[in-house]
Amino acid sequence: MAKINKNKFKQSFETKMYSLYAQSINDATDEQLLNVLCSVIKDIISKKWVDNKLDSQKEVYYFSIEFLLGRQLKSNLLNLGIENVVRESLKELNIDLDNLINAESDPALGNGGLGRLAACFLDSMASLNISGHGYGIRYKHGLFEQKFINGYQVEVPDNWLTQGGYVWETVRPNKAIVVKFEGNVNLIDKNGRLEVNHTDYLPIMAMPYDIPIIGYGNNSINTLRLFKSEVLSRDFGPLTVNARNSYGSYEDALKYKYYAEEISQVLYPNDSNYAGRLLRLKQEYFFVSAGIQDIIRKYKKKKLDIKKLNEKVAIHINDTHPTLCIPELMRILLDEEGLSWDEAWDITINTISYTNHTIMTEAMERWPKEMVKRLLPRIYMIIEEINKRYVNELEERKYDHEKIYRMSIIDNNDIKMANLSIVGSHSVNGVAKLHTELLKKEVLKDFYEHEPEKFNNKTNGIAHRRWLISANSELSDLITGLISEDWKTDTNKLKELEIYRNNKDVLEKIGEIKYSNKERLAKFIKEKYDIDVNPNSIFDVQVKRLHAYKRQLLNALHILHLYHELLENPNFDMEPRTFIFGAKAAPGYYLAKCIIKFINSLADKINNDPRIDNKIKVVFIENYGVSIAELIIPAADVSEQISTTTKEASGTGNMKFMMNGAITLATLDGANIEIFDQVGKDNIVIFGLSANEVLNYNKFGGYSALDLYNSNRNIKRVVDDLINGFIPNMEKEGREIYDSLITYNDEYFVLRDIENYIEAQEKIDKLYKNKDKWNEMALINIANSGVFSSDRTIAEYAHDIWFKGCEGNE
Ligand code: 73E
Repeated sequence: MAKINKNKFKQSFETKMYSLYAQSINDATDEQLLNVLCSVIKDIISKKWVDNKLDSQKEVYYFSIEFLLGRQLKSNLLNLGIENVVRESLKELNIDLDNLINAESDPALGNGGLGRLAACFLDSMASLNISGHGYGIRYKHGLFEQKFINGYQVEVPDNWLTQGGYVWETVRPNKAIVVKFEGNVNLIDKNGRLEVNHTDYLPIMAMPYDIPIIGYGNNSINTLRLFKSEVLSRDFGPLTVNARNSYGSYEDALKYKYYAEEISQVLYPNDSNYAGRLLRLKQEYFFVSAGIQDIIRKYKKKKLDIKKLNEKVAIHINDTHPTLCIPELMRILLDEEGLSWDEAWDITINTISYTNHTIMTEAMERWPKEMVKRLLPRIYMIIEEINKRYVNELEERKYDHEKIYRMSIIDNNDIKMANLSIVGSHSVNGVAKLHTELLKKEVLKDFYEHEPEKFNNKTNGIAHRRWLISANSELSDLITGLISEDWKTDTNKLKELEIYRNNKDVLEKIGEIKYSNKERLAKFIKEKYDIDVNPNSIFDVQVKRLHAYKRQLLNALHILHLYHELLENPNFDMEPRTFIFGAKAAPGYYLAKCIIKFINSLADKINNDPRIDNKIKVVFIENYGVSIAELIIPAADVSEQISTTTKEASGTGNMKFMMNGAITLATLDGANIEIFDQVGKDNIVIFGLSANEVLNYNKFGGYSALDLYNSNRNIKRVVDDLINGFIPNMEKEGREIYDSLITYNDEYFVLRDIENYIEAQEKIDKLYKNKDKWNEMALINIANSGVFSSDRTIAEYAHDIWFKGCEGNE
């Protein structure tokens, strides 16, 4: 823990204010105060940040095209153990720490679960004393800001860097790296050794911006290095001998500048969807090449033997977006280090490991051969060679042609990135037990049968420090008061809470804390949307990206059903409910946008209908992201995890809700199954088709949405409402949704699961009526959530993948 006292801190704060802004504290804006505070904290950690490089330890590098960090100030103060000193010192200077915490911009450099997972992993690696660093892209614009206008999603560019850069970053021009695009590659035979001559390429500079990642209470500080793309500065003169020499004219210079800067301009806003655009491929190679070159440079500086790279370096690729790590590492080992193919290949495989995050075909990356060949000529050659050798190996095994074609890395048109990732790594993991089983038995069956030893499961986890200790400090303090502080570094200890399951005082306290979190959220909703929500109602929450497979539509249709029940029978017995949504749709995803409009129109109608006596409220919170999640999740009673079974690889929101004492309402999909296993059937509500049922329907057909619609009154009623004007202002959108269900036969089984879902919701209603029982369920959920800390996940990655075979790792 950092050692500071109040006087010293106040003094540093004042001095820093003068040196940065030449003014007194009293005249400063919140942004300036924040800047000063972060700068003082950076001074406190700076020495350790530099000193921390351990030569004896293996270094882990986590490559991800997204890091959804969230605000850092509170979490850094917590991890350094200085929140109280800082809060009190600032108070003496008449500054409210919470104002500064909220003034920080929220770096939204990710779409959803995949990017947030990367951020949780950084937190856990630092906290577990693993020397583990992130490599990614410093997007000028992160995920768009969402606004609703007349219920429609409108996207506004995210501008997180407007305050003159990011408060936590340090730019390191002396560590900039050149990445080469396009050009021509010639192989020249020099006395039997092939020399690679890459000419006429476009050199792009990757400028590193480092963000410190602070471990919890352990003095360990890792680095997230994000690259910004720039034109080559003059300092790099000698490196440009072979570079394209055609930007002599003013126009060409401008073109070059545009080409360079465009690469790190904006995050692609698609979640679980593959766009296949050239710029995306540029982004992928850009950060991969910069990162791999950086690693090799550091490694060589230590004068270590390149042939032993995999003993000191582990490279992990977060899905296939960084898969070019494989041919890029090969390129450096072959062309720059002069190793033989077999030597280089052996090192590459043993260095790289790969996580698959989805089985949905629309998210699987495939890059057109011609595009890769033109943009990355040398990388293409290497991928071709990897493929050639791999296909030979498969032919030697006498596999049939179809199987070989399925497994090949390059087919008639495309490079299949998942295949390349599996072939070029020593470990392939899924992100929850069911997901990994589906990979082995269905999607990647051929590869599993070929090399079963590569495959393993690593169920996702979440940073409990952010999602419980920091976001729900009241609950965290209650837990500490009951079972001591040890759970903060060993979340398995949360299990000790179970002895309080019949303790009325403790259960009541849990209920009170939930209530006060709900009041806090209700206040926010009132201020922001002028909607009155009752903290005594059930807060039923679905927050995640908007995607058909996540089935926000199922939730909305159930609300519509309830509404009808209430209109038909005003005495209909139900606990008052507040349905809360938060979700961004990818800008080009029309159906998802229609569903947003539908929910907003439904909310308008229901919230303003006096006939139902405030029994239902529907709130769609704009611009869902990490910061707002920290307010919403601690206030939830019900956690909606209702994806079509088999489609959600894991989910991580489900874990955050559970840890905060919400009751999960779920299909047996992804990590929901493991939540079920932890809490038992009495502390979770399950509904819907099983994985096998969904798989069988998909394979053999057999479900007709139209038949179901015609034969079921409840279903017909809500589906008809999409197109009969019952809900105003959504004619076009209602028709689109209707067609997806009826005309296109309900790909995600919304109607097939709805009866079952309605029953599950009735069960929730009954359970909530008994408050003691409900609070006991909450306690059981909290007590059994320890296994979902990303500390557990990272310990498993370290033990089974990154440090496997290393000394002291039994
Ligand atoms: O189930 C989630 C999973 O919890 C999965 O959909 C998500 O990854 C989470 C973390 O493991 C995910 N995101 C993407 N693929 N899977 C993805 C694909 C392309 C672009 C952006 C994100």
